[in-house]
Amino acid sequence: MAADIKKLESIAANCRRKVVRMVRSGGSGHLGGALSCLDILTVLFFHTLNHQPSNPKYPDRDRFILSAGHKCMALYSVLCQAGYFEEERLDTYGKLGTALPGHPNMRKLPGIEANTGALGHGLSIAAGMALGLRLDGKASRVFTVLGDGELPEGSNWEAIAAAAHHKIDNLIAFIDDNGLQISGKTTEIMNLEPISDRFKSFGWAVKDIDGNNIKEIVGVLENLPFEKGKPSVIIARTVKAKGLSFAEGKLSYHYWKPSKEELEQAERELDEAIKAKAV
Ligand SMILES: Cc1ncc(C[n+]2csc(CCOP(=O)(O)OP(=O)(O)O)c2C)c(N)n1
Ligand SMILES: [Mg+2]
Repeated sequence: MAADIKKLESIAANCRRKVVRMVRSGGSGHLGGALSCLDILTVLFFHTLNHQPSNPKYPDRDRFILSAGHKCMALYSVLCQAGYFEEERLDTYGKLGTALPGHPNMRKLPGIEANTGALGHGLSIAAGMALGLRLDGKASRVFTVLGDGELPEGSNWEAIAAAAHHKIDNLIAFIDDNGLQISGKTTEIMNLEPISDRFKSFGWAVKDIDGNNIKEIVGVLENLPFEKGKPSVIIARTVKAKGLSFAEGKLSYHYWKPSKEELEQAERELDEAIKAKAV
């Protein structure tokens, strides 16, 4: 499918604004990781995935699992933008009884395929789902996004080994490599560099991209799997809190509890970005 890059950039700008709308509702949220992976989720939901927002359980759909569940505002924003639920629901984010809690819940919101938030489980779930779909004779693929700070969880490495062993080539993982986790630089807390070589040595096919460049994300997803018989992983170099000038690349915006002034500044800035990216 030919991609309209400008259109996708415009959608991403609208989705970033929705993230801040949710922060206004809940009073706080995991801003940094939501904004770093948002361009990836935009391309997946508006270009790559075979899915039907009006029929979320469509059996032949591709699946998406947000392993790093704390980035859920990114997922809620693209699901909303795609029509899985109405915009007003964004204003319930973080409130008692909401379908949009601080980590995604598949029993509450259409489009969520798995409950995540305890880091280190999404890849195992995605690999099992992909294998199951293959055994059922389906052409569906399973996509997942992990954080770079999530990667040291030991369960990931069991899944990485098993996915290669079972040749699960309908599994595609992104590492949202923003270089930071909750309390510092990922390389200082648990250095797994070079991540690409580790995946290769386990038997995965690997590509490296700029994960905030829509054109590059589209390009890397054009031909899947990267190699027949191997799971695919994309090491996506991203910027934490991408799109908000005062927050980009700063650890203190991992979890954001904005002042009134800062929230208004963010809203103004993202409203401007929507206008600048309009097509
Ligand atoms: C098992 C587990 N341990 C700890 C946490 C707390 N936690 C939430 S976010 C986070 C950092 C994750 O870093 P990364 O995956 O790089 O995400 P990002 O930088 O995008 O926020 C941690 C440790 C958790 N959610 N689950
Ligand atoms: Mg990170």
